[in-house]
Amino acid sequence: MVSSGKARAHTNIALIKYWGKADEAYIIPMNNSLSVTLDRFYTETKVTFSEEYIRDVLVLNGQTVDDSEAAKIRRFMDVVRNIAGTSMYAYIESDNFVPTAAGLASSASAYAALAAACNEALNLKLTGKELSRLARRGSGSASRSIYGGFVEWEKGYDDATSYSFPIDADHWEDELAMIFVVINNKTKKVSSRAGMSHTRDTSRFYQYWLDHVDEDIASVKHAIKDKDFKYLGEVIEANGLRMHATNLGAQPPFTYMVEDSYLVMDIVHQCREAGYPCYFTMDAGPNVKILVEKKNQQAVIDALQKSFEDHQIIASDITRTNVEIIE
Ligand code: 2P0
Repeated sequence: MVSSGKARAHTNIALIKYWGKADEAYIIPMNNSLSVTLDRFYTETKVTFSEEYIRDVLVLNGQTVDDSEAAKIRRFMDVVRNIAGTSMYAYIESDNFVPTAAGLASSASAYAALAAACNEALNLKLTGKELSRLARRGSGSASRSIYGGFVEWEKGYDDATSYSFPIDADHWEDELAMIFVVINNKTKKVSSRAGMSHTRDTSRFYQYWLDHVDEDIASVKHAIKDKDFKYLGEVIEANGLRMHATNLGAQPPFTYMVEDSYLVMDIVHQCREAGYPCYFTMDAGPNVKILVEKKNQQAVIDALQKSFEDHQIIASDITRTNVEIIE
């Protein structure tokens, strides 16, 4: 028996960050998070199960890979096999649609697409909630990439209660965009998995972070309901900076910010002063993402172009499309 499925999932950027796990094995987070799903960056994954295969094979952008990422995917496939009650191995072909060399490939879209492709191939008939739970087992942020638009990941307390759901924004997403400023990183990369674990375990500021996430989530939901961009921006910018502050409070401390990250923050401030509201957020790397209303997108790009090259500036719409089966 051979069975296959192919799915497309878009990546997401957290406005309220996921930073720290309560359970490393099941990927249960310490706090709720909230994201937007991006139109421009996505993963398409085809998975084929067969009794003839003797191991899982991963082909990423046309190249067979057998590294630590492949090992992580094999562990995820064990979770899938366990749910499906099958012993079949899989041939996984995955293509990332991100601008070349931008370093924006994301485990969020990867595991959301893989979960949906497995659901199709094995006819598991998982609901959105169950798909989000499954994607979460590969990578926490993947639980949010099951849905388009604004998405909240409810932290829950175990495998059954930790999943994401969409937040109705009355199509406000269509008026918003995110601009990525791709910054070259010369410092050694701390993976988000290692960074959040170290911070959770050692940061003097971590409890403060936890104590204020819920109010940030509530504020963002108010901002969405009122379509209040300024309020949304102020809350998300502060939340992102607070996440990065927890890293500075870790022992030993570390940071993802580099000189050019601060330069982008400066430009964002200047744009605001010039009457173009926009707000930044950063993840586990030096790149800066700027949330802006589409009507002001070009003005912000113009400002960035004075300091950065065209290929470093990538704008994306926010998509309301959920993960989808494409074959
Ligand atoms: C987020 N990040 O909410 C946060 C903010 C990075 C900074 O989720 O260990 O790849 O696989 O669950 O999801 C990136 O971490 O980590 C991330 P795992 P993941 O988007």
